[in-house]
Amino acid sequence: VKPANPQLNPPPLTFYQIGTDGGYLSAPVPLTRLTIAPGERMDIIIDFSTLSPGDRVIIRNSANAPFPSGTTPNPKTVGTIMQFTVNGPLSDVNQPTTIPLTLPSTIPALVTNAPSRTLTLIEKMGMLGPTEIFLDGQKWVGAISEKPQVGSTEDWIIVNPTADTHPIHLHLVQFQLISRQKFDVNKYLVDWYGANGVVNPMTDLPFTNPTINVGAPATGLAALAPYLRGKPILPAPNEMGWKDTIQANPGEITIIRVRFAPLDVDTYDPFTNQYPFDPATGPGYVWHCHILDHEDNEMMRPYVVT
Ligand SMILES: [Cu+2]
Repeated sequence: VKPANPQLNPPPLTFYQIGTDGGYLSAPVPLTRLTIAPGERMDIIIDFSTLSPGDRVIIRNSANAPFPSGTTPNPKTVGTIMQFTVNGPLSDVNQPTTIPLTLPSTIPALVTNAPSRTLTLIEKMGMLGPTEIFLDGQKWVGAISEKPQVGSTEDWIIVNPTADTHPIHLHLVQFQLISRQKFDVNKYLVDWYGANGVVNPMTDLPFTNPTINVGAPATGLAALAPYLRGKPILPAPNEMGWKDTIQANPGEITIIRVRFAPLDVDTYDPFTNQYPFDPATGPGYVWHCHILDHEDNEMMRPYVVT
């Protein structure tokens, strides 16, 4: 907030996030800043009634690009997004808005009923930096490897050994964030490359065979136990809702729980098609990073529902 009467350090204005990609949160979350990635949606309420005529509210972008370790945004260009100038009181509204304590959301606790999938985000490095980014080491045209059953609920364990946050987006479905956890990137990459016969990552990517996970015969999170560091980081209050795009941060393993059923079913019926259409027919769906230059550089894969 820039008050009409300038002061040295104007205070940030508290606003309220009420919705995520897939619907309402269970309660408004007060915030003074948020981290939003390409593809994500956040519904927010800004209460201007506490301000005075002439006050200015400026939305700033402080996110380095690439995120999180890239260049600081130029405040004269991409660093400044929008300004509101507060006027006098509204003359044509007689019902002041109040922030409700709770919201009419239906966010069930999801329980898995199918094996998890471990999926590694990997960059192919060239002399001047990354040239392509692959989902699980595979190209778009590679054989389809994600074939969830309609009505199933799966954990997707997204391993991000790259330097950037990738907003991972699934079509057809909404999901919930379970946790994020740091892992030993170097140790994981040595073992994952080894399992997949990679000698030189600059030339031996993408894979031409199906991707092999580390830690066999262990599967899922158990196979990743030797690499996990610290404790799982639980979702922030403003991520505790239905999502279809999730920030997979560098050096973290992000677990999402995906239900291959519509959001608005009264009762979830496992392994039953509850869509008003048959998602097993047609060309199928995709999952991808939502950064444009990534998804256009191989960071997108088809998936089918069976
Ligand atoms: Cu990306």
